[in-house]
Amino acid sequence: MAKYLKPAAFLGVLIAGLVFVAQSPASVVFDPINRTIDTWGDEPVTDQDKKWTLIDTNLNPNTAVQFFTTVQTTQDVHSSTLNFVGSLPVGTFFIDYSIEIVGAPLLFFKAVSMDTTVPDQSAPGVTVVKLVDDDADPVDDPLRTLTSKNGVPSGLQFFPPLLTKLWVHETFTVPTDGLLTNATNTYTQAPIPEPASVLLWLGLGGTAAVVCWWRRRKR
Ligand SMILES: [Ca+2]
Repeated sequence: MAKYLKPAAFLGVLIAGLVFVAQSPASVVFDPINRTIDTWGDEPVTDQDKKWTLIDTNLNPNTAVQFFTTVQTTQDVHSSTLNFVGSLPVGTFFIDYSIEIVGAPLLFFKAVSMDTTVPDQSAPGVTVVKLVDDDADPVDDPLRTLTSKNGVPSGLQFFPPLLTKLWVHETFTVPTDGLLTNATNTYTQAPIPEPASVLLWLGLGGTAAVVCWWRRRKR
């Protein structure tokens, strides 16, 4: 029996360990924070390590807003839910806000998704479009665009690394006889570098070093 693990075996054990850690189901769900558009506008909301700042909107000031956080082992899931009391009236509405990671220096945004609630009896054409950017003008050249139509979720979109603040512009379009009762934004964050990324970088770095050495040797 070998007294020590060969490098390949060691790497295997390391990867197995990391996969095990990544799959640990431990999570903590925090109490939601409830506001209205009006009270959110008065003061930014800090929910765990997220600061949500309302910039501008034409939504009814009484529209309910809820913030909540679920922290998993290696990935925090932070959501804001816009609860429209009853349903939004017919028309087009917008909201501008920023979301920032505060007090957590080694965490960065990883991905964003959006979902909406459109009751069955709604007329078709209820559309929510979300523009997300890394500068204060999300309408101009946004980093990511998500669309939820007739209540179908937008799907998940990933961010480039190292972002700690995002600016968001959302538009809600409610046609005649359309019903939109709820919109949920979900942001996940992750430490960079993640264990899997480190392994990838080590692998790429190692390959690059070998290639350099081989080229030099051939000269
Ligand atoms: Ca922009």
